[in-house]
Amino acid sequence: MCCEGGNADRLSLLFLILAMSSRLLKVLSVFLFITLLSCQQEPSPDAVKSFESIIPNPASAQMEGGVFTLETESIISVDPGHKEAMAIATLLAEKLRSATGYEIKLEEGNIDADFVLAIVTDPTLGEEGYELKVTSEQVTISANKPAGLFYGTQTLRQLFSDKIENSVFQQGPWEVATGVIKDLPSYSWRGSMLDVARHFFGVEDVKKYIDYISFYKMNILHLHLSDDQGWRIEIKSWPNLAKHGGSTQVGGGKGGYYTQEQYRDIVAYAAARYVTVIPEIDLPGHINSALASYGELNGGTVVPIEGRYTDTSTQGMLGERSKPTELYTGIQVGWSTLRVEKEESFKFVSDVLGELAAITPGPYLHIGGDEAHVTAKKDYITFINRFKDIVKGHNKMMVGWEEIAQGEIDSTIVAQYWANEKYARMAADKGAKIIMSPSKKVYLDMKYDSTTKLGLNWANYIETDTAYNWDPATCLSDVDTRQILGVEAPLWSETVVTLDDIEFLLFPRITAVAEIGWTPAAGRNWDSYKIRTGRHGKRWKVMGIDFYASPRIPWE
Ligand code: TNX
Repeated sequence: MCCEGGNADRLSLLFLILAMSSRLLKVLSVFLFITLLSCQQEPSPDAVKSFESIIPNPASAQMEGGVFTLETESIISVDPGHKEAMAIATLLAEKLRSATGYEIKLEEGNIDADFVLAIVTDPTLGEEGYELKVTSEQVTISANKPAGLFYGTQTLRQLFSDKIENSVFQQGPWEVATGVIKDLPSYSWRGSMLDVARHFFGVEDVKKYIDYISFYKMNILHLHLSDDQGWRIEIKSWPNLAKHGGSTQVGGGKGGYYTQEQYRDIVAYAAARYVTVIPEIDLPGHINSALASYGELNGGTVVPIEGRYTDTSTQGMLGERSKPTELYTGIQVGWSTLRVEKEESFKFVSDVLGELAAITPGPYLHIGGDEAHVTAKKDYITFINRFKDIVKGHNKMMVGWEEIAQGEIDSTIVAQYWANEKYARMAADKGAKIIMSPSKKVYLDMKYDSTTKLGLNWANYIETDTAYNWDPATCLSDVDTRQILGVEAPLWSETVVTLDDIEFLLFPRITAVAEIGWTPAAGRNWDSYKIRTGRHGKRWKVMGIDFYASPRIPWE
């Protein structure tokens, strides 16, 4: 039996009953009181809704009808001496403190604390899974690895009312519905790419991006660090790349670049949120910002620009021998290339990837490889094969867009499917691992529909249901599902200038991709997703996110 009302109500009821004289009534009253005490308080409708609106949809979630209430002296405890768990607890405490104004203490080894984060051994939870148990007394998050603890805390955030996202004080109460959630991801690669080359985004914007994706349990941030329009990472042995190559952007703005120190800061911020940074230097095409910075990379032969890539603004930009090209601020693709016959090209690539490897703790380097339309096919193959050796030489694994399938690739290589099924299947046939980024489904730079202002539309119009309704396991036929690492949603930035623009194109599609990467197909359902998303809209407003109010979502 359950009932509403606090302890004060129960006590007054008891006094009333005791005031009555009959013995029988007294016996009855004691029985009634015991029953009342064993009753739990019911969760508020808000807490129930939160429990039912988690994104990505958890593998299993059972609500139990009671309520846990956060108090000003609530304590979060972790295993003694566990630094990573303490760092996660610290992030959780910071999140809970701002809106509640509560103190929230951190302790070690206090098994009676209000929140306990515990590393356990539970083979059913895998590397990233967690169990979140909420009783009226205590919240326990257990996981095999810290990543799981972190994801448990992100789910817990969602269980509180959206007011918890406030950075200024809000009135409580701060309730969570009781229950048990047992959850783990279906794919290990749940990523998003941010193009910081076409338009540059500073460290604070990138940190926001990491906040957004990690809140929805995505674990990969692919940074597109170079393109025709801009070079965005300091390379100490080739300083002009960032200094000159980073000095502009699409439309002619002032551009910018990350110093290696700033890049390390981004990487560390991401790592604390269990996000691995994958840096991309786009090669051998999309390379004008380097060709404009170092004349010695230019000269030699190139095949002419043709087809849809013909554009007068790029003509005469193919690079005279040993002369730097002009910086470029347009949005054409596929017209620049490194020269295979110049050994400088490979010294350049090795120096750049070497410096990048040294400041990238993650196991991967992305070498681009897309749209090299003015690189002769045989040269392209030579490039990919040599890049593979260079990346290996720097003790990293190579990732590249699907076109790299033309090179001698194997099971140590990761190919990113974006448009051409033939290349993606060729990569899979050669044993490579595959990341699914189908441009018709998850290109976040595509417009939602013909009326939305931002974005391009060459691949598709991508409304929220289009971004949601597809399956990485079946989007490429004849590929062994064991080779599929997961999903990644790229945000190219030709039309994206501000953080508001980023938010508009990300939400509500990024959460669709997050759910596709995390939740097994059986747990994915558009009708459920759209209702849960409709509720997250309120949370996004509190978070200051300028999302697209898609007409396909029933916003609350
Ligand atoms: C294609 S997808 C590109 C990018 C553009 C994007 C615009 C891919 C590997 N290359 O260079 O920015 O289209 O949507």
